[in-house]
Amino acid sequence: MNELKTLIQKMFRKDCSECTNEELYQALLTYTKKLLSDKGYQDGKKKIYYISAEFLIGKLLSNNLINLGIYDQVDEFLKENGLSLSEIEDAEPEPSLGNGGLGRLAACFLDSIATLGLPGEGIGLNYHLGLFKQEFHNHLQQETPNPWLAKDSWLIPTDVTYMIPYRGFALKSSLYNMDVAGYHNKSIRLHLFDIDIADETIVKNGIDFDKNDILHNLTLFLYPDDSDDAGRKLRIYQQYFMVSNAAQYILDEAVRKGCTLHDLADYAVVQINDTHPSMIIPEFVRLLTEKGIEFEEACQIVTQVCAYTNHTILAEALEKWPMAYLEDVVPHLVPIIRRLDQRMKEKYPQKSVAIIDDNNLVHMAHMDIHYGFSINGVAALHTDILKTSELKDFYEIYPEKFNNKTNGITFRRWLLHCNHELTDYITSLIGDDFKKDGFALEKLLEYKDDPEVLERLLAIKTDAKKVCKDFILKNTGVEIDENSIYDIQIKRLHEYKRQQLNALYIIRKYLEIKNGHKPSKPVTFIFGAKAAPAYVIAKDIIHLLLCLQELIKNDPDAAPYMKLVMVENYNVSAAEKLIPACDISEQISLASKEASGTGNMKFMLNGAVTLGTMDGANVEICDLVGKDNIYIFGQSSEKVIEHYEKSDYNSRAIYEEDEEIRQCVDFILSEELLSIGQETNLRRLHSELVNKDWFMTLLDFNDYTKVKDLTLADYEDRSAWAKKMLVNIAKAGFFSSDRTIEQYNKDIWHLR
Ligand code: 26Q
Repeated sequence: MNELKTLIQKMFRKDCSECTNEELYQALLTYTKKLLSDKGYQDGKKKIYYISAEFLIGKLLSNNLINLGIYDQVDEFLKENGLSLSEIEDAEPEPSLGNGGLGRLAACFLDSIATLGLPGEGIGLNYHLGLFKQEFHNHLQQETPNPWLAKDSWLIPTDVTYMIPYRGFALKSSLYNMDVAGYHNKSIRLHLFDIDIADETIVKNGIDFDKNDILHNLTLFLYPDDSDDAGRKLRIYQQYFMVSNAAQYILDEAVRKGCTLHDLADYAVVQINDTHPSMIIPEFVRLLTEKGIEFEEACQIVTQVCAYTNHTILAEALEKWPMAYLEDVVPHLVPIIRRLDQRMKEKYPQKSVAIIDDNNLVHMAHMDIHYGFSINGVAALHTDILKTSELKDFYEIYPEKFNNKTNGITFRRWLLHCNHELTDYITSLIGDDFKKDGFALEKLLEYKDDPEVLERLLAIKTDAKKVCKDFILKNTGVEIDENSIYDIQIKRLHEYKRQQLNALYIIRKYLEIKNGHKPSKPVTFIFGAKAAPAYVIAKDIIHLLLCLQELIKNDPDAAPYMKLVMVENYNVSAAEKLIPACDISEQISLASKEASGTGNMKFMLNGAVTLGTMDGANVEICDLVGKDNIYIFGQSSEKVIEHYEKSDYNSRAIYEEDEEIRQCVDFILSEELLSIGQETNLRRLHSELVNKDWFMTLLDFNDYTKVKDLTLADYEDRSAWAKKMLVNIAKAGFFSSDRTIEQYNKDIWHLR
């Protein structure tokens, strides 16, 4: 640590004990960046380029120290000087370059690609303000900018630039790199493209800015969702900027290594992360044909290079761009897309597989499937639904292209970094193979009847609950009780994820208490979620939760038995505090709608027990841990899909026939809540539930209630519960992203 000491002296001309946390962070940043680049980079003839509009990397300092293998040394050195790494970490701004699951998955994948020593790179955009920051005012979400680019950051400027052509003008790009350390392995790079003239001062009033001022706004924000019409064109400008840079970069690199372009597939494989980077297909064709390759051969080359991952079956999230928008933004791609479409229509005339439909919408996913060699879903059930329902007609044409790759999470961040105490204890029991080989966690099963081990697991959980309590106090001002049950639902706010179902349960519990039925153990219901700014109902659900929080807090009958806290500005750092502390992991989507979920895996790994529907990766969790170690409720995905096919779901009928449900739903419009919240929002949400309820909240309410009551009751038997915790941890190995990446490599990428 002498080097670090000298560096601090040199940078600030004082001893480390006299430095501020900001200064110490700067020093550690400089020190770590140097170590990362000194390790050298993974290389090879053929590379995987993981292209994604989002890389939700989170804070990097601790994670990099862990992967470099020097966390303990640095921690020790700081402690010796009376300093704390976790306080220094508070000085690190969190880059919010992703919305949620898809972006965080991309970040986990980079960690695993590097750890497995595969030659690979990520390619994306350097959003200056990332995803908006969430604030609560008057029980409503407000959005403000989230600047993270301090003078010194993890970014490394390069002199790589490209010209990106648009209708009527071209933009010059600049490339920034970020090193991603493999765990005890070399680094790989994340490439983030930017423009030099992006101007943060055009942002006014929250996150408003001139959407047409492309020269200054292109890389300012990560587009927060699919449900906002304004800015859709800006989204196309961004996407094209990303893929044109990526395609030029990939071709340059391949040519430098001796590629003739005819053999591009020997040098590059491109994983298209959802449809956001799909324009790379016509862009490759454009560049290849410009370099003298015949159109037909260019199509074949692209089809050998590109692979596509689907992350959703929600119709509204499957990108379909109006041809007129593309004409406006990237007219040079339009004739290529038309030709790609025509070529397929000649072979497959059925309308359901057309790239350009009768309304002149370009279906990006359809282009990916026709012109990619692989399409994968992200959990077994999700891939099955793609094959048998959503993309059935494609599956009939290309059965060999379809494959499943169940998502995973990196254990380095989601165990080693976020839960040191549990990591150390597991290591003391079974050694540290699990850090690189998740399946080694199964060795824990040996201890499933060992009272001492079970006791210790419970004690570690309580410690994590105390840390979480401090975090929540700081974040929300609410003091929670570490002896209560922590029931946590953290994920994007979306109707299909059904935070509203959880809210209705809380209402029911509240009314029960008011009627004199006191629960035997207090429960803390914790939420964290951002809603897309234009997603009205999602924001109404946040409003309901915040009103309930206030109501319960101020009610002396209820407060001793239940608490609700909604964490403000939920992000990766918050997740790192909440996940280790969780007892009950809420995974309650409408079956068939959640492609996979990855929070479910993080909770399981940290010893929480899942309460969920048979959806996404919950199905695989259930298979692994067995019915005794998970709480499942709700209609099956088959039944749900049938309801949609027959259009026979009627929430009003349920509301009218079921007295208890009606009481809970009507409580949204109770005097108590109306006196706290806004009538417009509460009324709109009530009406949505009664008259529409597209995501069938009421369908599963009774079963949810029954199973959640049972879960809370089972918690009382501490040793039986601890055993469930242990089994969940022991069986989480399958969900290591190292396993996922090995499968991508074996089945799709074929590197080394
Ligand atoms: C689309 C069009 C225009 C603008 C934005 C978008 C858009 C942006 C983000 C569409 C989708 C997203 C994000 C999707 C996402 O995070 N999906 C999640 O992916 C996870 C990783 O595979 C899964 O675990 C989750 O189930 C899935 O919801």
